[in-house]
Amino acid sequence: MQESHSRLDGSEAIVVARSETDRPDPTEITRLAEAAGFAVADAVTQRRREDPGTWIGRGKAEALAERARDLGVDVVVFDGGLDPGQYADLVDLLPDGVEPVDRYRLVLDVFADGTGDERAALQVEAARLSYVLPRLRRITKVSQLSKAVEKGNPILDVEARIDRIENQLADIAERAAERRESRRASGLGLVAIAGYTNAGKTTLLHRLADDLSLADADAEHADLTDSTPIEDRLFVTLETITRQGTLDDLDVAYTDTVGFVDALPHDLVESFSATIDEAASADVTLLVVDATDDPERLREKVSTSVDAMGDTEGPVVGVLNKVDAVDGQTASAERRDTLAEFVDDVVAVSALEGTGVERLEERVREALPTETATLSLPNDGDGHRLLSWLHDHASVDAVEYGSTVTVRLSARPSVVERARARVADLG
Ligand SMILES: Nc1nc2c(ncn2[C@@H]2O[C@H](COP(=O)(O)OP(=O)(O)OP(=O)(O)O)[C@@H](O)[C@H]2O)c(=O)[nH]1
Ligand SMILES: [Mg+2]
Repeated sequence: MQESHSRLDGSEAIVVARSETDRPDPTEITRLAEAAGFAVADAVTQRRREDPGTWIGRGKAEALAERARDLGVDVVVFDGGLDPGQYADLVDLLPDGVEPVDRYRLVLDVFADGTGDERAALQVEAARLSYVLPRLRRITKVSQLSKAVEKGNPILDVEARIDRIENQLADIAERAAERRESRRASGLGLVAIAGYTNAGKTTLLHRLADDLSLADADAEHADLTDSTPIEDRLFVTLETITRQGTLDDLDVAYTDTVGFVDALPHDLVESFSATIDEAASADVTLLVVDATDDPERLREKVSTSVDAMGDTEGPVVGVLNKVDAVDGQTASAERRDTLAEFVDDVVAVSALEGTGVERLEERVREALPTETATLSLPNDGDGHRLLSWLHDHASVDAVEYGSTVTVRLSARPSVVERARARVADLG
C-alpha cells in the first residue's frame, strides 16, 4: 500500500462514480476527495452494475487509464469499496504510479491527517491496518510485495499491531464512560449532537453552549477545548468535543461528535464508536439533519444514522437544520415528516440564524432527567425486578440494601411518577 498520496498534498485525482439504478452523481465523492486534500481534475461516471474485476466495466476502465495518463493525475478515486482483488487489478491496469483509492481509504486518510485525540488516532490506525491487511495478503500474491513491505513478516506484524491497538482502545472507551458518569453524577444533563458530516452539528453546539468550555479542562477532560471550527467542508470535526451550557436552572454538557458518512466498512464504523457511544448513552440525543438535502437523500442519511446509533438510552430529537436555506413551507414539511418517521420528536431550526433554537431548548429541557427521588422497595424478587427497571429508565445514584432497598435516583418527571406508582402497587 503506498503511503505517499495523502491529504493536503494537492495531489490530482480523477473521481469515478457508478450506479446500477440511477444516474451516477459524482458530487459527493468529489467533496470527499477534496476533504482528503485532492484536487479533482475530472469526473468519470458509468451506469452499470459492479464489475467483479475492475469495479466499472473493463472498457471503461481502460479508457479511464488513458485519461489518467493524459491528465497526469496521481490517484483515481472510486465512489465505493474496492475489494482486494479489484484493487490489485486496477493497480495493474492504471499507469505506473497512479493509485486506485476507494471511499474507505479516503475517509481513513482524512482522519489520519486530522489532529484527533488519542482515541481518534488509535481508531484510525486500527482501521487503516485492518484495511491494509487483506490487500497486503493479495498483492503478496501478485508480486508487488517489495513495494508494500518494510521489514519482517508484514502480515504478522500488522495483526499484532491491530491486537495491541484494540486493547488500548478498550481502555480509552472505559475512561470516556467514566467521564460521562462523573458528569452525570455531578448533576449535568448529557446531550449528544450527532448526524452526518456537514449537517451543522458544530454550528448548533455554538448556539446551545456557553462561550466558555468547562472550567476543568485537564487530562480527565481531554475532550474539552475552546476551538470548535465550522466550515463548509466534510469532516471538519474529527473528535468529540464537550461544552457546557445552561437550560433554566439546569447545567448541561453538550457533546459535539464526528459526523457519519455513507458506506463505511464495519471496521471503519468502529472508528466512529466514540460518536456512537456518546449518542447512545446521552440523556438526550439530537440527530441533526441537513434540510437542503433532497428528500430521498435525507431519508437515507437519517436511516443510516439511526441504525448506526442503535438503541439510545434517552429520546432522540430530530433537528431539521438549515431551514433558512430551504424554499417554501411544503419542502420543509415534507422533510420534517420523513425525519419524524425515525425519531421521537422533530424541531426545525436554523442553527446559523438562531430560529427555532429556543423551541429546541425547551424540548431538551423536557427530556432531561431532572427530578430526584428516594424510593424504598421491598427486598425481594419483585423489588429487584423494579430496581432493574429503574436502572433502565432512570439514572440511579445510590442503592442501599437493608430490610428494604433504598434507591436514590434522578429521572424525567414522568418516569419518577411511573416509578412511584409501581412502588405503590407492590404495597
Ligand atoms: N444556511 C445554513 N447553513 C448552515 C446552518 N448551520 C450550519 N450551516 C453551514 O453548514 C456548514 C457545515 O456546518 P458545521 O457546523 O461545520 O457542520 P458539522 O455537522 O459540524 O460538520 P462536520 O464537523 O464536518 O461533520 C457550514 O458552512 C455552516 O455555516 C444553517 O442553519 N443554515
Ligand atoms: Mg463539526
